[in-house]
Amino acid sequence: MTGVTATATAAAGTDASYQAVFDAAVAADERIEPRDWMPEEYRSSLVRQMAQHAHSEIIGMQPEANWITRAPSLRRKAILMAKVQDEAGHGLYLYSAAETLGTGRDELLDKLHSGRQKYSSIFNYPTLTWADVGAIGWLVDGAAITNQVPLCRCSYGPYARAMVRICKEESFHQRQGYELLLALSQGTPDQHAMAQDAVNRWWWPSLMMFGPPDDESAHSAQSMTWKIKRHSNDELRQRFVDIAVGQAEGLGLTLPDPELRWNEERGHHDFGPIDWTEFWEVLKGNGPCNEQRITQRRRAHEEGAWVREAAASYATKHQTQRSRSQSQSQSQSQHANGEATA
Ligand code: FAQ
Repeated sequence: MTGVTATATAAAGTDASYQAVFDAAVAADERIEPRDWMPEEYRSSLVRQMAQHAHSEIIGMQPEANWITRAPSLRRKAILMAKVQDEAGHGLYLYSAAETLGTGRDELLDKLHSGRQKYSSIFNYPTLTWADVGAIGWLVDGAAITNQVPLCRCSYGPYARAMVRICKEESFHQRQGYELLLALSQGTPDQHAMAQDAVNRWWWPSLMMFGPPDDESAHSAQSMTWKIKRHSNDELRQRFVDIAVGQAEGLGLTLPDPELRWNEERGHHDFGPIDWTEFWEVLKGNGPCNEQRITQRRRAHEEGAWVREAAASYATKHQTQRSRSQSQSQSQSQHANGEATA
């Protein structure tokens, strides 16, 4: 919050006056910062969304990492490794941002591992061919950017700032996916068919990434009032479809929807019905890869325990050394002052 509202916060005495200061800050498009007063529901809804987002980034490493050892060239392998590392970094920024709300990373990971928190439905689908890496970059990162660019203007400062860097990196990811698919699409007939097959399989799950339709979205209305979300699920889904149609033409590929066509009156593309039964089933844990993803995540966490312990001991050792040398230099300067006075 700015100086004016921060002063008002300090002067405020009751929950109602704190609430009024918070509401005014949100209405004025000011950022809410970690030390500002905020309603408990705002805090818990942010933790819910940010945790789900962070979990998606680290679980999202799995489908693509599956192809690192089988990338068709050194160049493709280097690009894919960098992309998968970026996703780990995004998880790190988001867990750190969630920590500013008073929720530790251990607690969030525990909730992920025990199934009490979600990650994006999209990562429960398998990557069957190399073209899937391209389809993920183009469609999944493309959908993620469409959803996440407005989050750079989210009312909670640490989340909004994390999203600025994430979106820049996602934009690079999206282009590499497009370029990969273009190379396949313009390659041999088999390569073209592989690219088309990947797009056919990833199109509908990508549309589901935006969440349920607006009339079934439990959190949208409140999140938009708080300016956590700036647009509804359906608005963003429509924006993505409108962008993807032209890009598919550029790729020389088709989108697997016979009902997809431009609607002059609406100024948007109409598209066919989404299979929401499939979406809710995936959320319940019944997607093609739910079990594999969470088992692999738990195993990675257990196998990484020694790294976390080593990093913690290293930090403690350096902290102790720093405090020791600080107190030594303090006593030396006291001693020197004493001699000078004498
Ligand atoms: N999957 O009331 P709403 C990426 C849940 S990152 C699973 O509409 P909300 C980068 C929702 O949590 C992809 N669950 O919820 C990458 C809620 O359940 P809850 C992740 C979903 O929060 C690329 C319930 O349904 N991006 O791809 C999904 O207002 C390549 C009711 O829904 C983000 O997380 C879903 N698709 O809107 C990485 C962006 N949709 O919590 C690697 C930030 C809904 O009550 C490789 N998040 N649910 O138990 C958001 O923008 C929002 O949270 C939405 C959902 C839009 C996802």
